[in-house]
Amino acid sequence: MRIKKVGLVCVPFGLGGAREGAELGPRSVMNAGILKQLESLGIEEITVRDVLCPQRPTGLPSGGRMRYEIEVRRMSDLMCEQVADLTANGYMPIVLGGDHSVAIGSLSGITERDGSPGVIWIDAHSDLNTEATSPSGNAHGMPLAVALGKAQFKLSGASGKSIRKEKLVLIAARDLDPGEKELIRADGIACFTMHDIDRLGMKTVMDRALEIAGEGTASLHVSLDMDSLDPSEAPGVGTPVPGGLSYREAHLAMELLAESGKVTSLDIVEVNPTLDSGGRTARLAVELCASLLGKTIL
Ligand code: 4U7
Ligand code: MN
Ligand code: MN
Ligand code: MN
Repeated sequence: MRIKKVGLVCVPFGLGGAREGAELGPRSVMNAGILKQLESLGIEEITVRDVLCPQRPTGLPSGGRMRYEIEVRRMSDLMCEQVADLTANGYMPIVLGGDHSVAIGSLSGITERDGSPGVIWIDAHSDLNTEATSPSGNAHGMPLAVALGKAQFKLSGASGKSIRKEKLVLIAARDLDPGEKELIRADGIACFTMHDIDRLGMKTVMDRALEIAGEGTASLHVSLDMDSLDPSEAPGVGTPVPGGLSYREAHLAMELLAESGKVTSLDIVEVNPTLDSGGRTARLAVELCASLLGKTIL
């Protein structure tokens, strides 16, 4: 499958994480040249959509056990519409976050159109906390619990369809909370930890991931949290965790996804330029996006 039409969805939202700055992510990835990169890959049509995200309210965060719940819902509703519309019009949505709570909107926008997408979640974390299990109350640790229908949080407009746990694969996990571990085990969610990547190698891991999430599904969503990479490669993220993917492992993962021809939508999230070193993480995000869209070395 050659990708011809891409819809870049810029989501400058940072209220889902603990540290300010993720809301500047889309701008930094644009500045790192993502448009030029897409053009040079021969994408014929590129449309850019800016999601008008709610600002940080003055005073205490809204919401109960999910911090800034009102703002997260507003942003998710807007995104859901944009992503559903792009998909309906034949564009591959590429969402530029923002913290990872933006994936609530991507996944609901996709499931609105297509009941059960496969999902490959590349992240140091599993983002499976519910309001009840979250140690922080931060929404960026909850998008998969929301998408699986396990959280209290609901969007206002969407029909509330969920992704299927059988079609979800976690890759690069190395920092899981007790409630998340329990859920992964109880629900049998496929999880390739850094330990598995060390032992099996990225090629085998991706082959298996594509078998699980990429077969028997009409669409395949990839959610790339830049903290999946080792902090030595991607320092500009809100929750860095040592022992992550190497530069080549991350590229190989993207290249194998491109070869599969199955990916229909992508998030690139958690780029925080205020914590970055000279735009390095944003540039790496652009490179990885290019690899996922078919850029090869030779
Ligand atoms: B990210 C955490 F407790 N699990 O829920 C939480 F360790 O989108 C971190 O993957 C979540 O970057 C990280 O707050 C969210 C914490
Ligand atoms: Mn994440
Ligand atoms: Mn993460
Ligand atoms: Mn953590």
